[in-house]
Amino acid sequence: SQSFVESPYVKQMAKITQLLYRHGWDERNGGNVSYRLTEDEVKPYGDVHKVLRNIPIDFDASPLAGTYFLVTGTGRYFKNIIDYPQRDTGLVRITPDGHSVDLLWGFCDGGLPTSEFPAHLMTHIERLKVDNKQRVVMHCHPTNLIALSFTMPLDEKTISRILWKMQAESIVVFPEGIGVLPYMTPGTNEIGAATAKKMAKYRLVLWPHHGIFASGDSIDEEFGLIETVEKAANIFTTIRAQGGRIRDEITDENLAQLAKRFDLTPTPEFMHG
Ligand code: 2HA
Ligand code: ZN
Repeated sequence: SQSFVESPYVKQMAKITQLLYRHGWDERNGGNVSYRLTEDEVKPYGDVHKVLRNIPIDFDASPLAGTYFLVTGTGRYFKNIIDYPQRDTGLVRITPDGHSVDLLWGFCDGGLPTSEFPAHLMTHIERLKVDNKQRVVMHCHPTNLIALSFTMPLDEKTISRILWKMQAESIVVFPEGIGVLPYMTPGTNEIGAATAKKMAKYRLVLWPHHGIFASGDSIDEEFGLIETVEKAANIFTTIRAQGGRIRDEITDENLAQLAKRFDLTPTPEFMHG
């Protein structure tokens, strides 16, 4: 039978982490991705049926018991995953009691899942309640978006409207807007719980002075969400570098026309200043 390293899941993971790195959004060990897989998807591979190690997690992931995740490793560099997928990513299955995971493949030098694994799993749990096709959680450090979190008020309406008005495509791609947390310590259950709570309404959550968390049905969709947000933030930066004076803009009426044309249901209170 085929080896899991040859699976489309590992290949997609290696390709996307390399792309994220090349964008400059994942310096050093920045960023993490988790990809939910089904038993049917994992079954055909011969080398994923033995438990290699059991790894404790310190919160209750029992709503995901039996679920498989391909996940990036803590401390691992996105730039290297393409060359060392079996070292820098791992396939885990949540145990029945939800307090540990069984490692089935990968992390071959003793590695562990990302430090943001609690935030990932809590996000999967929350998103699966509103979208049974939920698959991927992606975290990275997009430069212009992070910069914007230093200069703009950290409220969801303000940030969502800035991003919506920087290009016509934004509201089409994320009509619900973007969730915004206060600054919080990374790698904690607290930031995980706060992120997951926002995910009930949003697929994108800004972590001020740090990065973004995104959820969705595929690697492509996730990456597309993040690219679109960062492109908008990049235009914002560029406008300010050109002197900051806006002579013409996407108006509230233009936003309403976009919503009509693309049959969107944007968050209503973000549609007017
Ligand atoms: O994985 O980006 O937020 C390293 C990080 C933590
Ligand atoms: Zn981070």
